[in-house]
Formats: sequence, structure tokens, C-alpha cells
Amino acid sequence: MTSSTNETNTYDFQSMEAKWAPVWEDLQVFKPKDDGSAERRYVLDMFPYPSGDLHMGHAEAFAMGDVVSRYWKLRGYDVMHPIGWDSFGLPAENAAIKRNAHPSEWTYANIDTQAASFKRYAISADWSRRVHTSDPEYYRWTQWLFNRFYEKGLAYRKNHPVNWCPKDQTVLANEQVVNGACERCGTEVTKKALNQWYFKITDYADRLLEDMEQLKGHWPERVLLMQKNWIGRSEGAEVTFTIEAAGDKPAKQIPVYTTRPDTLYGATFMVVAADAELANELVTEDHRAALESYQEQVTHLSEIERQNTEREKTGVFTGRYGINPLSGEKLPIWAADYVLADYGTGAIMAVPAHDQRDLDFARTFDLPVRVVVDTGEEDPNQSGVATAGEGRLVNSGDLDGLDKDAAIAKAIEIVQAAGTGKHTVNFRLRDWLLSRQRFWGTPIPIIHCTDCGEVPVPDDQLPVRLPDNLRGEELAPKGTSPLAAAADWVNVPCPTCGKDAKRDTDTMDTFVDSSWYFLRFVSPDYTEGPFDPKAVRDWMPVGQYVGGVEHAILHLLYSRFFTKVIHDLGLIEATEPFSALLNQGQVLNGGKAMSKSLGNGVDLGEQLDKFGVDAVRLTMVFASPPEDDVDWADVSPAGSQKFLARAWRLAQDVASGTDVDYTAGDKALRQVTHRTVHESAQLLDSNKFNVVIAKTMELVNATRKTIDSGAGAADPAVREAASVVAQLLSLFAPYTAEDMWDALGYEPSVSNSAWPSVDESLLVDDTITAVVQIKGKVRARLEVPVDISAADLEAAALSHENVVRMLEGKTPLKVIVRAPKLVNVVPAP
Ligand code: ANZ
Ligand code: ZN
Repeated sequence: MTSSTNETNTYDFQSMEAKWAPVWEDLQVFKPKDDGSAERRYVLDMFPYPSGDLHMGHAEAFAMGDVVSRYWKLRGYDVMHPIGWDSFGLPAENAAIKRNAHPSEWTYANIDTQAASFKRYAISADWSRRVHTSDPEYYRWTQWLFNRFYEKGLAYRKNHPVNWCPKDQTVLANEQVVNGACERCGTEVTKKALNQWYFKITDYADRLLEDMEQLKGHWPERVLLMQKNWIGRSEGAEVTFTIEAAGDKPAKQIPVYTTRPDTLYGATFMVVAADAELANELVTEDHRAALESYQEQVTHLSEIERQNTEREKTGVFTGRYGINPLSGEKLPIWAADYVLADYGTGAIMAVPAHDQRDLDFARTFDLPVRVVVDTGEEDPNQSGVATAGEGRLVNSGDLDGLDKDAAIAKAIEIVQAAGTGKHTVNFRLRDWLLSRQRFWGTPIPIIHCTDCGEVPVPDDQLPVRLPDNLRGEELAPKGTSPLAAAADWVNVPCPTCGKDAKRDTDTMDTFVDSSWYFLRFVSPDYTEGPFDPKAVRDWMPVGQYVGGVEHAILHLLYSRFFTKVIHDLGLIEATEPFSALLNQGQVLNGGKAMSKSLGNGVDLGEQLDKFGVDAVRLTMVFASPPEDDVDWADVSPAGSQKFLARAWRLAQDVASGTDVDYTAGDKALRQVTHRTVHESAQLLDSNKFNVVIAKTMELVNATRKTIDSGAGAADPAVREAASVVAQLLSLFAPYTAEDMWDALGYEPSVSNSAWPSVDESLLVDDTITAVVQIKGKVRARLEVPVDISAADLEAAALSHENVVRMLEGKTPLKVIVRAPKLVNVVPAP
């Protein structure tokens, strides 16, 4: 059977897909043995949100995760590669309001659709571990964990101005505010003081930063950098200024946070955050009205806008003065929005000569600028540019003449001795605001009792289930959670005293659900706790996590935080959840991210129908290194399909009979095969998946060449090569690979086969290039056997035509042979 035009010999992806999907389902190929017979490895893709069907982005991300899980399985590891859904969240709720339905209907219908598509897409998942965060069996344990956090003081409530989206009627995390607008709906975000739940992630700032050391080299550099900046550790001093009494306002001490205590003599005014309680406290009656109208203006700004250095500086004078503890100078105190209420102490000493924000402010309000560090640059008074660099201290009393670092140390020493300051470390990281005034999320398991205060719902009464009788408009938020309107749900007896009490009506940010799902996967049906401690010991941490860089900060930081808290609770050993991270690129079309508004979206289903699952998967992986974007306009799924057909035909051509002595096969092809296996392992270990495909293509070509040459398809080396092609392709094009495996006469599944062993002797070259030098110049190159003897090499060198010509019949003075690489011929004079 060698004809590729034969009817039964055409590559038909549809029938392959139909044939193998049920076989795999039967065999449960990717269900881990979980019996300790092989080393366990955990591969995880960031689980999807069930918004409609899968799209091209999913197709790329899951193709990458699959390469890892399929490869590790061939390498003999016991691989766990679970799948689940992050199934709470706003879109389901909005859809339900629109359709007068319950969010669960939309959610679970979409999950079913996506699950079917994932199966068609042949992801190597263990389907028995499926988890949905909106299932009561799951959120019961989210609530249970909340209770543990609460007991530890790591979940608390405070009244605080928060970002508020007037359209979605819910609070937003800072990161959900983009250019002052709601990330989801684009409405301008305002501030609203609300009683909200927080997780005390700031208690873990230090460890979140330090433990990144373990991740170096295994996580993308830029993700680590983003996390580092987000945590934002800075070192400096807290310096206390005495505020003079004014009218009926008494004197007061206020600390400021500065990273540059060396510039204390350069402070020419002070600024308090306009929206801090401190501003109201300080302001004199003469200035109160101005402050209040300014505050109204500030409410409309997001934190990000406030930190935008391009913006015109604004502010009002408070009528008060503070005394510089070092110089004794009297400084006016202003209130402004560029100082943030919840960073440092919410108040600063302003050093306009050396801090650009302060300089811009000083120039706007005509405040003095005094240089105290001579950096050799132009005077900021003239240039308008603050000088932040190194230099010697001037105009600074005892600090004069010192360099910056010495002056920082000395200034801290002085204030510390005087009891007016101390060295401090500050973090930019804020506590995590987790409560949302929405319906479709995990209910916060707290009951509010007028006598007992906040009472956690006892563990044995969890889960606090969402009511299932609300529909449509009843789910629409009205400034409070829709749950507040469900009287039969809200009113409950206090678990402690039995009096009438009310449930907390907020639900949790969906980031809470996804901060521990990787722990649930190890024992998804466990009922004694969120996870089986033994299973966690066996499987955690995740060996390879795969997902988009859009989660570089929050999801990853929150998951790291949860893992550390759960570790501290004594429940798990791991302190980091994901030991390696791979960020796949985006799928673009014509240079731009696919989007509805641009109309450049590509429908995944159509691509699969047209080219087949394997060609689409192969194209995704082959297009570029996994971290890079794939531009669908630049790739050729049709080309991938052609290649797959070519590979597939090899297996069709090979003679049947699996009991073959490969060592009798064509050596040149065997060398290509073994080198391909050897190099592919190294490439796969370093996530260079696209190069493995290129190597596989070369192997397919070499195999075809051998068939077409004298050796023919019956050569054992051809069977060996075709088997290796099937195994390699199983990582990228599982249906084709399985069909090849079957044609070669092996039992399914190719994924249950063992990674081919490499014959080291086939990796070494047979020949080598030796060079012949005469008077230091290379005169000839010889292709010689690697193991050539010195005598044979000398003879070969001396008979080379160039050498013969140079010697002109004379016997050389000396011939130095360094077999097998160099022959040095010294001609006779
Ligand atoms: C005086 C000074 C002089 C400052 C100088 C800087 C340069 P990082 O590094 O981000 O921690 N600052 C302190 N609290 C602030 C707040 N609540 N809102 C806005 N700015 C605040 O920044 C620390 C510096 O930011 C502090 O050091 C303070 O300005 C300002 F040549 O103090 B510095
Ligand atoms: Zn009570």
C-alpha cells in the first residue's frame, strides 16, 4: 500500500475526530493513576470563565498547556491536568436580568457548550475532576476558608471610600478602574464611602516579595517585576512635624513618610491628602468652605488619575503651619489630591527642589524652592525640573557636605535621637477589597446581630446558599446587593444568641473563588474540608501553570496570598502555588487583538470545521514561541493540514508488523530520528514548542526521502521514524497522531506510550572535518571518519591536491597530526 491517491489513503480529519474522541473517553487516558507508581506532576491552565463558547484565545492557551501535559505523560510522569470553570461573575447576572432568568441557567448552559468544545478540541483533561466555583459544593469551602481568614483577623470590615461604578452599582477594585472609568461598562467611576470587607493581604507584603526569589527563572521576568512594583516596597523614615495651634484648634503631631529624609532642610511646605480625615481636622474655619468644595471635585477622580504626573496640580491652603523638626522652620500646610489618603501617613513634607510633583505644585502656587542636594544639574528654580540624583548636601546644617546615602542615615539618626522620627518600610500594596454588592457570587458567611455584632455562620451550617427564586429585575443592584431585598433569605436567627439577625448581603469578588481552585482540583469530591491534605501533599505545587499575562498581578498575587495563609493555618506544606508559569501570547488578526468592535474576530468553530482540530492546534503552537502573539492573518492552517496529511501518509505506507529490529534500518534516517527525539526533549523542557514542530517536519521529510530512495517503506528505520513522528505529533495534533499510531499497528492510545529512548551512539557524527595547515594557513579541509587513525589522517592530508602542489615533490620537514582534527605540515625549506 504505497499509493497516496488510494481512496482509503486520504487524510480525513472529520472521521478521525469522530473515531478517536470516544475511544479516549473510554480509556480515560488522562485520568492520573494517583497510586504513587510514578512521580506526580500537576499541569494547570487558568480555568475559563463561561462566557459563550470557546474562542481563539482559549484555543491557543489550551493548546500550550496540552503540550506540557501530554509531553510529561509520555515522559512517564503521573500527570494531573484538571479542568473547571470560574463560573461566578457579572456577565451571568446581566444576562439573567435581561432574559428574566436566573444566572445559573446562562452559566451552566455556557459551561456545557464549552465542555463539549473542549472535548472536541481534545484537551488532555481529567474530566472526572471538573469543578465549578458557583456550585454550592465548591463555594461551601470558599466560605469555610473565609471563616478561617476571619478568625485570624485576616478578613475585616471597614468604612472606607471605595471606587463605585454608578451603572453597575457595585464597588470596583483599583485595577478595575481604567482611566477613571469602569473596566466593564466605561462609566465614570466615583468614590463612595461604604462599609466593605477586606482581606489583610498587606500583612503578607514582605513574604509575597521575598518568596519571589523561589520563582526566579521559572516565572516570566516581567510578571515578577509587575508583582514587585505592585507590592512596591520602599524604605525611608517617618518624621513627626508639630502642627501649631490655631484659634480653637490645638497643636498636634503629624508623622509624614519620606524616602528622602536627607532633604528635610529642603522642605518648604507640607501637603495632606485632601480626602483624608486629617484634612478636615486641620483646616481652620476660614478655609473650610474652600476645602469642602475642593473635596467634592476630588471625589470624581480615580486613584490612577490622581497619580498622573501630567495633570495640572490643584489644592487648597488649610490655614495651618507645621514645624520642621530638624530646621525649626515653619511650613504652610496644604491639602491636595496628589497625596493619597491611604499611602504612608497620608501627609508629606514637600521638597520641591528634589521631587517633581512637589515642584509642579510649588510653581502653581508660588511656594519657595530650596536646593539642598547639589547634583551639579541646573537649579530647579530655573529649569522646572526637580533634581532627584546623587550629590552633596548644602543648606542643611549638620548634613552639609555629606553624600545622599550618608545624609539619609544621619538624618534618621538625628530624628531618632530626638524622638521625632524613625526608620520605616512602606508598601504600596493595599488590602484586598473583596465585597461586591452583586448577586452572582459566593455569599459572605456572616450574620449581623445587634447584640453580638458580626457572627460567622458556623461551619456545619455552610454553605450559605444563594436563593434560587430570584429572577430578572429582582437581581438588578440598587446600590445595595440584590440579596438585601430577599427578606426570607436575609432574616435569620443569630447563631450565637438566637435573636433576630440579618445575613451579610454582599458577595465575594470572583478573584476569591479563583484564589484556591488549584487546591480543590486535587480532591474535588472531598467533603471533610476544602481539600484532602494527603492529596495536596501528593500534588502541590502546580508544576506548570499556563495562562494570560493579563493575570500577572491580581490573580497570581491573590493565589500566592491564599496559599501562604492556608499554609500558616497548618493545612498545607506548600508556600507557593505555582512553581513555573508560562504566559502564552494573544491571538491577533491583522496586527490587532480580535474584537467585536473591530470586526476582526475569527470564529473558532468555523476554523475547526474547515481545517480540523489538529491543524488549528498545530498552527497555534507552530506560529511562534508560546510567549509571543500569534497573528491569524499571517499563519496557514491549510499549510498545517497539508503537513499533517504528509506525516499521516508515512504511517499508511509503512509495512505492518510491529516486531521489528530497528538496528537493521537505514543508519542515516535512524540518526535523524534519534537526534530529533534528543533535541525535542531539551526543547520541550524549555518551552520551545514551535521548534519541536519544525524538527518534526524535518523528520517527516527525511523519512519520505528514505522511502522514495532505494530503502523503501519496508526499511525498519522508516517504521521507527514514523512511530516517533506519531509520538511527537501527539503533543500537538492528537487525532492525527492516534490514527498514525493505529495504522502502525499499536494499541491506543499513543499517549500511553513511553517517550522513545535515544541510542546515544546515533547522536554522534560519523565524520568530522579535519583541517590541514601549512605555515599556519589552512590549505585544505578533509571530511574524515571520526575515529580515523593518525597515520591514515597524515596520509590523507599529504595526498590532498593542495598539499601536493605546495610541497612541489619535496618531502616535508615535519608533519604534526592531531587526530582527528588538525594536521600541521611544515614544508622543507
Ligand atoms: C520628601 C521627598 C523628597 C520625597 C524627595 C521624595 C523625593 P515611594 O518611593 O513610592 O514610597 N509620599 C509619601 N506619602 C505619600 C502619599 N500618601 N501620597 C503621595 N506621595 C507620598 O514614595 C515615597 C515618597 O512619596 C515620599 O518621599 C513622599 O515624598 C511621597 F526629594 O518625601 B518624599
Ligand atoms: Zn446575637
